[in-house]
Amino acid sequence: MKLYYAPGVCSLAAHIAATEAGLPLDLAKVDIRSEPHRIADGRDLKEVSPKGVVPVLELDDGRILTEGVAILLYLADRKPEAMLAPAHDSFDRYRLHEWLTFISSELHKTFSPWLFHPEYGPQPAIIAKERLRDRFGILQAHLAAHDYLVADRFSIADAYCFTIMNWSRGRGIDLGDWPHLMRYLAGIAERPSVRAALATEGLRA
Ligand SMILES: N[C@@H](CCC(=O)N[C@@H](CS)C(=O)NCC(=O)O)C(=O)O
Repeated sequence: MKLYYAPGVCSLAAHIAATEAGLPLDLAKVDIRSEPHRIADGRDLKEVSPKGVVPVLELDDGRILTEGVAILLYLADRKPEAMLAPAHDSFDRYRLHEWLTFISSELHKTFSPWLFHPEYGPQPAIIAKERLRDRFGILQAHLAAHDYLVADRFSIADAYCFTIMNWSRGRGIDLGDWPHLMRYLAGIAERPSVRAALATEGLRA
C-alpha cells in the first residue's frame, strides 16, 4: 500500500494508524503548497486522485481510496487484532463513527481552510478559532472521564483527533483552558507509533 501524504497534515492520522497496526506502507510525499500539488516523483497529485488532496491510499492492486475516514477504517479492518476499531456488530463501532464524523466535520474542517490557505486572510481564522473553543469543550467533557475517545482504548479516532489537534501548536491556540484535552494529547504524543510517524515525516513530537 502507498500513502500519499504531506508532513503533519490530516494524512498523518493514516500514517499513525498503519504504524500502530504494523501495516507496511510506502510513503509518497506531496507538496500541497505548490500549484498543482506535486508528488515527489514530479506528477500532479490529480493524476492519482482527481480530488487533488491528501490523504490518498493506493492499494497494491492499483485501486485508489480517498477521504481520511474511509482510509482509517480500511486500515483498521486490515488488522483487526490491532483493535484500532471496535467490532462491526458492537455499539462502540457507531461511537467510533460518531467521533470520526465529529473530528472530520467539526474539527478538521473548522481548522481548514484558514490553516492551509493564507489567501483567505485573517478574518476566517478569528471566527474559526472561536468556533473551535466549543468543539474543544466537547472533547474536554468526554476526556474528563475517559482516557480515549472510544471504548477506553486507543483507536483510529484518537489517531485522527491527535493529528488535527496538533495543529493548535504554534497557531496562537492555547489549550490551557482544556486540561483534560491537553493530558490526552500529551499521552497520545508519547505512543511509539505517533513518535515514529512524526519522525518519518520530519516533525517532532
Ligand atoms: N475530505 C478530505 C479532505 C482532505 C484535506 O483537507 N486535505 C488537506 C490536508 S489536511 C489537503 O490536502 N489540502 C490541500 C488543498 O486544500 O489544496 C478528507 O477528509 O480526507
